[in-house]
Amino acid sequence: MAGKTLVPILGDQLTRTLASLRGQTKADTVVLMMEVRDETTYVKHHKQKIALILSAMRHFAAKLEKAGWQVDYVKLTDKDNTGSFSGEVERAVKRHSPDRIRVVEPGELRVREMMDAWADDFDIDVEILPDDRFVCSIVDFRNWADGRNSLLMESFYRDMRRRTGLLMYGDGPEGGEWNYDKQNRASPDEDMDPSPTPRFEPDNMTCEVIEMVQSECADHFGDLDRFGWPVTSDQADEALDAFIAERLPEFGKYQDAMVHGQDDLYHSLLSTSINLGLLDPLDCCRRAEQAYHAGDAPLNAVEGFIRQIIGWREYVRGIYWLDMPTLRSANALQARRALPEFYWTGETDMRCIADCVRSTRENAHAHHIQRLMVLGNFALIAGIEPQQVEDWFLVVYADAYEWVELPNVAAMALWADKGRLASKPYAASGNYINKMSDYCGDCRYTVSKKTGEDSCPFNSLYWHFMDRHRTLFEKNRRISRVYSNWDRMDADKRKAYLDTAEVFLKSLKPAGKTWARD
Ligand code: FAD
Ligand code: DLZ
Ligand code: SF4
Repeated sequence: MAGKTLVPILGDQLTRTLASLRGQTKADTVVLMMEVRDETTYVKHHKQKIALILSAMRHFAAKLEKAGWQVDYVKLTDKDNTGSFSGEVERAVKRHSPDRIRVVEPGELRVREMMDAWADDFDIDVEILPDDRFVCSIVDFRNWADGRNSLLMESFYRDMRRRTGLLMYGDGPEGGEWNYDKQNRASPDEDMDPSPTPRFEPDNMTCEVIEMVQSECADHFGDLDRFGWPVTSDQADEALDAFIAERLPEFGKYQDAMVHGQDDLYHSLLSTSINLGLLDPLDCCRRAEQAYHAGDAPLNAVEGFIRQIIGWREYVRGIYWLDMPTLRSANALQARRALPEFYWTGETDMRCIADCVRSTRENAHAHHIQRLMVLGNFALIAGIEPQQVEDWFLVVYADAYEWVELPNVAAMALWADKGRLASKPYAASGNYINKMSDYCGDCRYTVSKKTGEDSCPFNSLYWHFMDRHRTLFEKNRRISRVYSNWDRMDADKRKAYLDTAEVFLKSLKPAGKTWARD
C-alpha cells in the first residue's frame, strides 16, 4: 500500500502478529503507543494493574523498535500529553501526516465509539480490523446467537471444539464426553501441594513505571510491593511452561477449592498475559492438549482448562458485544444496596471475604471461585447494586477489561441480565463455602448456625434472597425445589432467617470514599 500508515496499538494489543501490523512494511509505518490519563483513571484501577499494562507496553515498544519498527511512544507524564486516545491520535496525525490509520478493534465499546469518530474528526481514512486473536469473531458470535432461544455456553463451546479441532476424536469429543466438570469439584485436602507460580522480579523499566504509578496514582486501591507479573511475551511463555508442567495435572480436580492464605493453588494465572496479548489463547490450549497426549496431564484437567479459554472466554466476549450497551445498566433483580466498605478495606469478620479482599489488594488477583462464590455471591444475595459491583471488579483485578469483566459480573455473578447467560443464579449459603474451603473453621461466625447473632451471614442472606425473589424464581425448574424446602420450615424458623438477614443488612457500612471513580 503506497504512502504512510499510522498504526495505533492499545495497551491490551501487545501481540507481534497483530492484524494491523501484518502486511505492513516497516519503512511506511509509524506505530503509535499512548499512555493516557483517561485510561488509567476512567475507573481508578488497582496500582498493580496500571503498572503491569504500562510496563508491558514499554517492553513491547522496545521490542518492536529493536525489530526495526518506527515507534512513536507517548509517556503518561510527557508534557503535551492530552490524556486521551483521540487527543493523542490527533497529535500523531499532525506530527506524521499519515495517509491512513490502521487499527485493530478495541476490547471496549467506549473505545470503539472513539475510534469510529476518527475518520471524520481527523479527515483521514481509518481501517478498523477485526481482532483475530479471538477464535470467534464478533460477527460469527452474532450469527451463532441469532434466532436461538437459549444461548447456553455449552453448545457454543462444542462448536468451538469442532472449529479448533481441540480434544476431538474424529467427529466426537476425546474420551467420549464434552465436559468433565463433575470430576473437577474436589474440596481442599492434604494431598494438595501446588508448586508456586513464577514471579518475575521487576527490571529497571518496570521499577521506573512502579515509581511513577506510586506517585501519580497514590489514591488508587491496591499494593505494589508484590508486583511479579510477566511483562513480556518471553516471561509469559515461561509462566505458561511452568503451569503446564507443574500445575495443570491437578488444575481440574482442585479448580473450585479455596484455601486461606494460598492464593494461586493450581490456577494458571495466565489471564493477565492472555488479555494483554502476550500469550495466544489458542497456543495455550494446544500446549495443554499436547500435555494430555503425552500422558502428562489427565483429560479432566486439560478439558477444563481448554473450556475456560475457548468456551467461557470467547463466550463472554461474544455476549459483551451482543448485549452492550444495555448490559451496563442491567439490573433484573432491582438491587439497590450500596457496596459495603469492606470490599475495599477487607475489614470484616467474614473470614472468606476478608481473605479474598486481601488477595485482591496484594496481588490484583483472586481466582474464579473466590470471585464468583464468595465476592460475587455475597453481592448477589445482599442485593448490592450491579453498577457498583461492576466498577469494583473492573478496578481491582489486573486482568479486568470491560469486555470480560462485565458479562462475568453482571450476567454470571449477579443475574442482572435475567438469566440470559446463567439459567439459575449462583446463590449459595455458607454450606457451599465451607465444603470448598478451609475458611469457616476459624471464622468468628458459625457456618452450621442458621440464624441469630453468630450465624454465618451467607445462611440467612441466602434465604432472604430466595424469599424476596420468589415470584421470579419459583417458576424456574432448576430452583423451584428450594421453595418446597422453604415452605416445609415452620413459620418461626422462616421469620428467624429473615430477621437475622435484616439485622445483618442494616449493619453494613457503605463505602465512604469514592475508590472507583472520582
Ligand atoms: P484459570 O483458572 O487458570 O483459567 C484459565 C484461563 O481461562 C484464564 O486465564 C482465563 O483466560 C480463562 N477463563 C476462565 N474463566 C473465565 C471466564 N469466566 N471468563 C473469561 N475467561 C475465563 N477474567 C478476566 O480475564 N478478567 C476479568 O475481569 C474477570 N472478571 C471476573 C469476574 C467475576 C465475578 C467472575 C466470576 C469471573 C471473572 N473472570 C475474569 C474469569 C476468571 O475468574 C478469571 O479469568 C481467572 O480467575 C483468571 O485467573 P487464571 O488465569 O488463574 O485462570
Ligand atoms: C487499562 C489501560 C490502562 C490503565 N492504561 C492504558 C494506557 O495508558 N494506554 C493504553 O493504550 N491502554 C491502557 N489500558 C488499556 C485500555 O484501557 C484498553 O486497551 C481499552 O480499554 C480497550 O480494551
Ligand atoms: Fe464465610 Fe460464613 Fe464461612 Fe465465615 S462461616 S468463612 S462468613 S462462609
